[in-house]
Amino acid sequence: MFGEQKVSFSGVQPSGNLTIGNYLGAIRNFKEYSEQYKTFYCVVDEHAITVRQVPADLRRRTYETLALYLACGLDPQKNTLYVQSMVHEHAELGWILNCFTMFGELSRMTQFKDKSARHADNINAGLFTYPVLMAADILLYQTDVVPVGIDQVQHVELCRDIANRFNQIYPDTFTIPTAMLAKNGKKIMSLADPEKKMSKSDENQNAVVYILDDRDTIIRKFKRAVTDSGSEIRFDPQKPGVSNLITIYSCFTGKSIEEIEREFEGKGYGDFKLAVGEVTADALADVQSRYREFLSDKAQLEAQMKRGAEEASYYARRTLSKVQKKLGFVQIH
Ligand code: AQP
Repeated sequence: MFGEQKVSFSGVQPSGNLTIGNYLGAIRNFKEYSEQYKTFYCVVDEHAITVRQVPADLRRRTYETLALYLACGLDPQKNTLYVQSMVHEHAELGWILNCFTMFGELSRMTQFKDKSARHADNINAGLFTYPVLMAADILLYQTDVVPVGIDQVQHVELCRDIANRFNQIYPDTFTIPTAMLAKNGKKIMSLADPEKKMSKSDENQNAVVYILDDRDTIIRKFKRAVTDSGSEIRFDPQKPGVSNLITIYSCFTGKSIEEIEREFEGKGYGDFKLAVGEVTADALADVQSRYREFLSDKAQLEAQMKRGAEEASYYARRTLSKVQKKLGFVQIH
């Protein structure tokens, strides 16, 4: 909370092409806070380097992610849209918070366990302390709410613990944030393995629908999606493949699960998968065309990056300076 105004903060890593999981679980929900909250939405490039990135790809995806924020309807007049590495306070507060985070806490993070298993040749300290930098991202803006997918809830919980610990020693420093999950779409699963989250870094291209996939590709991927035994279109934990498709259909049409089950009663998986592909492609078409427009104007995107970083820095500086003062760092103005 800054003054009287509540704050919403979230970020997306430019670590790959964004998926409909990133869209439905996070980005699509950012906008609803724009009217009543002070909102900060960040492209978290510093998080992305916890896994090796090709520099040219990281740079390109940083522009692309910002263009997608704009294409998803985030108005830069109402939202502070910026790139994390352009606001140095994130890394500085990250270091300070490292000294208030316990080794045991970080060892329990499931994303660290998953990612270190997937990148066994590069289990770097940054991968381990990633949630501390995320806590700094959030706490710098005195954030009240963090719209995220379910996979990030554990990190927001840790952020709360770090903030409470810091506040106990140095009272009234940080606002305690709350994770906000999408009502529908908080965890979109892989099309190839519905027990696994859909992830932008999945090597199996058929497991993932990207926001920018063309219509034919989207429909083809849904046609190939793994479904379960039987033929009924029914939402059921025993049928994770079909249930995931029902969730996606519901997210893009706004229909309830019961309505969808009724709509497809007596129909087969083939018809249903085609319908999911079509509604997804229809819903993404607008975002895609706006995205192409925003991406084509690089100068405009750079101007936004600069403006966004200046706006964010103003707030970040205030919190960092407060923290430094409380810690006893010498400040000479
Ligand atoms: N499958 C998903 N369903 C719902 N929400 C999701 N999110 C990610 N995947 C799903 C949410 O998207 C936001 C941005 O994610 P991120 O870029 O911070 O990284 P992540 O959570 O690690 O997402 P990925 O796609 O799995 O990236 P990689 O493969 O690079 O690790 C977050 O709010 C996240 O919850």
